[in-house]
Amino acid sequence: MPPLNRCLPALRRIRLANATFERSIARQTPRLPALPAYALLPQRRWQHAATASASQETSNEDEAGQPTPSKQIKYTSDSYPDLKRDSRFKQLDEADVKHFKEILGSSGSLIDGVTQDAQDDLEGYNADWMRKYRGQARLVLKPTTKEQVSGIMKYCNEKMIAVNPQGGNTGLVGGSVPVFDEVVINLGKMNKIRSFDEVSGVLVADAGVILEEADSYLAERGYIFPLDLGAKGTCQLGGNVATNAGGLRFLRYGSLHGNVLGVEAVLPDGRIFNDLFTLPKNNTGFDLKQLFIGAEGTIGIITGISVHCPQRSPAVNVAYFGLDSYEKTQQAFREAKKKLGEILSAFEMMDGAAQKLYAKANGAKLPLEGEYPFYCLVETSGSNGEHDEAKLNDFLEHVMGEEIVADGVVAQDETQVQSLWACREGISESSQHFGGVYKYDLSIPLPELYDLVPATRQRMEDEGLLDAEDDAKPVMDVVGYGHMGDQNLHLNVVMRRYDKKVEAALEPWVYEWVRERQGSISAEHGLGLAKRNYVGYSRDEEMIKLMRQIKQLYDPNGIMNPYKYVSGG
Ligand code: FAD
Ligand code: 2HG
Ligand code: ZN
Repeated sequence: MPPLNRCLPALRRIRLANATFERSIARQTPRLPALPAYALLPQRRWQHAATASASQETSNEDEAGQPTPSKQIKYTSDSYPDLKRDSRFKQLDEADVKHFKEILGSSGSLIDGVTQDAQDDLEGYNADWMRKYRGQARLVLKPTTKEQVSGIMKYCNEKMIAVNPQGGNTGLVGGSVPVFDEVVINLGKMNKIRSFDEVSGVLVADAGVILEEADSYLAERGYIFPLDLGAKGTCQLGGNVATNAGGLRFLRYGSLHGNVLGVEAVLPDGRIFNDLFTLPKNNTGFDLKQLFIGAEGTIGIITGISVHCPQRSPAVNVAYFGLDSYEKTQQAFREAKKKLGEILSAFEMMDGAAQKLYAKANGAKLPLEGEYPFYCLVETSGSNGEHDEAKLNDFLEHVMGEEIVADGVVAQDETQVQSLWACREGISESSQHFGGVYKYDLSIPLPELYDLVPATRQRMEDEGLLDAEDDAKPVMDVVGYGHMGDQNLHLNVVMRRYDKKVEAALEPWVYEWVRERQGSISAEHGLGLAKRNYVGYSRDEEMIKLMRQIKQLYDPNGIMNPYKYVSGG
């Protein structure tokens, strides 16, 4: 039996008057042509200087060939003058650097901007991916063992030196870079797979292992990492756990709160929190490791994780549809759940503006010839090709026959699978391509999920801030997309340049809008610096009080990732 994606016909650009549909999908004949010729762009990876090789660390260009104006990014402390450096924190001196060098020995490394000029080498660790935040760290430490991390933290705690744990620096809320001169502790050199059990599927790995590398390692053994996201080529497992990242496989495999079986971390005073448990069940008291999942580096530094990895599905299919309304997109999701059941592995929604943005930023042609207000990407993953084929055919026949979707294509080989996914995964990067972006990742009940996008566009227009062509206006466009299967909208306000007037028009307005619908102001990216003042829009006072008590218990000196998370007003 050849792989299913070779058997399935492309959906051709049928307008879906039912008469022309001819049930060709159900009959499986004839084999229809491949996807229309459009740019089969490989998935572009964000590679930040923080994880790039030494020669790239000072590069002036990013992967897209754009200038990387990290030196032009305003310091966070200038953009947000209400933030004041905590005077309790020690300023680094030569003796501190000497001490860190002794701890790191010959295996670890550091970038020393305290005793010498290392400005260029430090930039990639100070500036965030969105070019919105820029810290002033003068020291980056790259330990190789948990004992080194422990020694660093013990010293920092005693001396009141503030630290910023950092993984791949792909975070989208300003949590991964310092605000002032916090020491960056980058986990990139702790990058070993420690063990993998081929029967249970439990992987134990250092925190600095890159997500894509973990997934490739698992693929060779027939397994899959239960998380996937557009920054997989750069983000690290420790960063993923620290942010409780959601991503593209959430619909199928659920949250890291369920998949992570164990966490090893170093506490702010240097103690090692050793809970690298590898079994799925453990009801002996509070499940403390859960606190580290989504703590964004505020209560400890994750140095290792154990995670349950599912079997990789041999039969994967991806379909891409154009739809005439959000109502139809909801209907398509409903039908996908009904007809595809357990093989449905992703249901992603993109609006027409998001797809145009992706095409413009990448010089790509979109898969469908016509333009639609909505698009969705549906992925199935199963173990039985014939069974999946029957289900997918049934689904496709139904949604096209009922005119729920207007047009579509099915990938016929792995390259096409990647290309269709690129149309979805590439939006995030495209959104900051033209100068900047205000990003909101929101949980909103499905019926109202998309309403926020036109409401935001209207607001930008009413305030005279948006124009697609006029460079004098700061906002180029407002786009909406997201993990529809998880009721998670990504609202991106695409900027020509960052602008305080726009920020003031968006915040807290967006958060109020979400609160009125009982949603969450952070579905997956976390709080970081961006949402430190807005936690109250999704959590009540008692909960915030408890969170601050937990922070106080773990980090009484407040040295871990200060100014962020639940520290705001
Ligand atoms: P960093 O960005 O370095 O750090 C993020 C936070 O975690 C910081 O607060 C940092 O202090 C803390 N941290 C990092 N490592 C550790 C550690 N070892 N111990 C303790 N704290 C630590 N996110 C999603 O949820 N879903 C998506 O689909 C998604 N797609 C993305 C697509 C693109 C193109 C980009 C650029 C980002 C995307 N993100 C997504 C956001 C980001 O990739 C995730 O938050 C990711 O998990 C961050 O991992 P990282 O290693 O880069 O962490
Ligand atoms: C995604 O789903 C990520 O692509 C990033 O969570 C979303 O950039 C964004 O706003
Ligand atoms: Zn997302």
